[in-house]
Order: sequence, then C-alpha cells, then structure tokens
Amino acid sequence: MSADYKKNEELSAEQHAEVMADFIAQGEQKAMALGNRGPARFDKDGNLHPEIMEKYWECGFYVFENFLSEDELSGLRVAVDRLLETAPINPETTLNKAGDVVDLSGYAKPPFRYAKPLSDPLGGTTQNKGRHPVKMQQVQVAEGAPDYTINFLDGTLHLMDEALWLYGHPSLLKIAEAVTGPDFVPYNEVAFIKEAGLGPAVAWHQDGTTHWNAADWNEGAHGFNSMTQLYPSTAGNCVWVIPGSHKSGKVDIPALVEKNGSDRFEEAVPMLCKGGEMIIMNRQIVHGSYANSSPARRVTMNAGFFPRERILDVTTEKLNGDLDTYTEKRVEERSRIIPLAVSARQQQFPEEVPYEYAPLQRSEEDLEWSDENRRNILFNYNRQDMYI
Ligand SMILES: O=C(O)CCC(=O)C(=O)O
Repeated sequence: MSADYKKNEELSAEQHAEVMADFIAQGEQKAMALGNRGPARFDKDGNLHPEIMEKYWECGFYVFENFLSEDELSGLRVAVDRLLETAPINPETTLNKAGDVVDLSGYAKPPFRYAKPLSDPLGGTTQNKGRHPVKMQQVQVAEGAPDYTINFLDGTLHLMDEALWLYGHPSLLKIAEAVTGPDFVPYNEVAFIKEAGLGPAVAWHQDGTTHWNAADWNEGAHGFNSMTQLYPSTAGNCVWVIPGSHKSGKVDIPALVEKNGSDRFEEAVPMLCKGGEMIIMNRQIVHGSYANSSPARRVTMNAGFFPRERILDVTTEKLNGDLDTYTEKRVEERSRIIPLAVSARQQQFPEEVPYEYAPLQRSEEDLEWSDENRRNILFNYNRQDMYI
C-alpha cells in the first residue's frame, strides 16, 4: 500500500483533496484523450450514428455533449431542490426543514436515502450482493457538517414530472434503442446526489450480478445506465471507470486495490462533462466514485436499460437478496413507463417528434398521460424494478 493510503484511517477532507490532486490531473488528461464524446448524432434513418456506438463499445462509456436545453436543465434543477426541501431532515425523523411532518407511508419504496457525509456505506459489506468488495479511503467531515446527507432518490419518475419528461426524451430513448435493441427494457430510475464536501463514496464495483458465467455472455450482457448530469461532473465528484473493463468479465477488484496500493487505480478515468450533458455507461464496466471532498455538487439522473433477452424469464436475486422472476407480464408492466413518459413529454413539448416504443406500439391499454394514469400506472411503478 502506498504511504498516503491510510487503510482503516480517516483523512481530513483537505488531505483527501491533496492526495487526489495528481491522480485527478492525470485522469483528466486520459479521459479527454479517449475520443468518446460529442453531441448525439443520427443517420438519415434516424438511428444513432455508428461511430458513436463503435466508441461506446470500445470504451464502455460515451459522453453526449449539449444534451439538454437550458430550460429543461434549469427545470430539473429546480425540481430536485424543491423535492429535497420537502424531505425529512434525517432518516430518524418524519420532520422536514420547515418542521412539518412528512408522510411517506404511501410509497412502496422509500424515496429518500441518507448516508453519513463522506462515508462509504457499501464498500467491504455484503450489501447489494457483496458487489462492492473494498472500502474506499475514509474521509473526515468538516466541523459543523450535518449528521446525514441525502445521497439517493429512488423512483425519480413518480417524484418529479420533470424527471418523467426527461425520461421521454426522444434522443435518450433512441440511444437506448441503439445500445440494447428496439425492445429494450427499463429497470430503475434513480438520482445520485453528491453534495459538495458531503457526498459519500460509491466503492468500486461492476453493476451486473447475474449473467457473468452465461455461455452466451458478452460485453452488453447486463445492459447500461444513462446518467444525465444536472451540474458539472468533475473529477472530484464524478464516477470513475476503467475504460474497456466491460469486456473483461468479472474483475477481481481487491486485486486491483492491492496492485495500485490504494483505491486510486492508475487505469481509471473520470467521466467528465458539463451540466446538461448525458453519459451512457455499460453496467459491466468497473466503476466507483470517491467521497466528494470537492467544492462542487453533483446530481445525476440515472435511467437504466436491459436487453430484453437478458431479462425475460430470468429468475435471480435482487440486490437485497430476494428472489424475483421476470415474466413477460412483469416486463411488459414495467415497460409501460416508457410510452407514459413519451406521452407526458409530448404534452409538455408538443413541437417535438415523439419516440415510438416498438414493444408497446400495439398495446390495447390506455398509456396516455393523464391524472388517472398518474395514479394507476405511475405511482409506485418502481416496486416493479428489476435487477440482473
Ligand atoms: O453516481 C455514483 O456515484 C455511482 C453510480 C453507480 O455506481 C451506478 O450508476 O451504478
């Protein structure tokens, strides 16, 4: 282990920022040299440009520049802040900042998730099927910091209409189609929040937990996440990845920590972009984010997708260890969120050409956006989240 990596010891936020500085400078250079960024481009048939897909499959991630309009971006920022204002101030109370009681009992899954500032809640634990094997560098919080920070929102589409409109974005769904095929299946929509000087680490991991040993395993077997950034995704606050590692099968993360002498892997690069840009990231890529000892906030709107053939009729454990089976009915019910979001977006942005989701094109169910479908389809849609 290198001298400055204090296993089982805490660094102050200043010391952490200091040990990260050289690593960040090198990582930034490597990231910008990969050539996997640019605006979303489509060919004459409206399909994502093949050069983009080529780079995505080479690197395991791609950055779509200038993705959102200023208006859409500021609407999302306001919506997230408004929502956070309403949240209980910590996981032990029902009171929010204004002192009002917040009733979240109707939600099948708690919308707000909390963590200790600058902690690493998952690393080195058996949580999430033990897929985060090594704890990240521990960092002390500054004096006067709150006991908890909200680091995660679960089920963003029923929490904020702005998130539903984003989800119906025709380019986002065209990109999903290009990566996973036109019958792509949604699995969860969440937000990662890393407040400046508070945001906890997400220890190094690969997302997939099911198909590693499948005879027909390939580099796309566990799907991908779209990650729309509401603020700059900087080396200090962002997700770092090992480019190309989505092609390596299951990676020995403890061996990487041993080889590098710390959680700062020399092979890793930061996924950098501006606010309003969108990253797509392969779920098999080795990735993680450091405690946010930086002065910059990150808010990422995640929406993940699977190839249909990798989820249909699969029985596997969810991240909490419960067994689940993804029947055709289940997949179809969970997928209704796509036409519903497209319809909601169409009502918000009527001048846009809406995306057509092939699997539910001939559905006889009413999947138009309405108050009734907000209640019947959208509310608690995320109890049907799926995991492979
Ligand atoms: O946003 C982060 O910090 C972690 C994201 C992540 O691990 C994921 O999307 O799988």
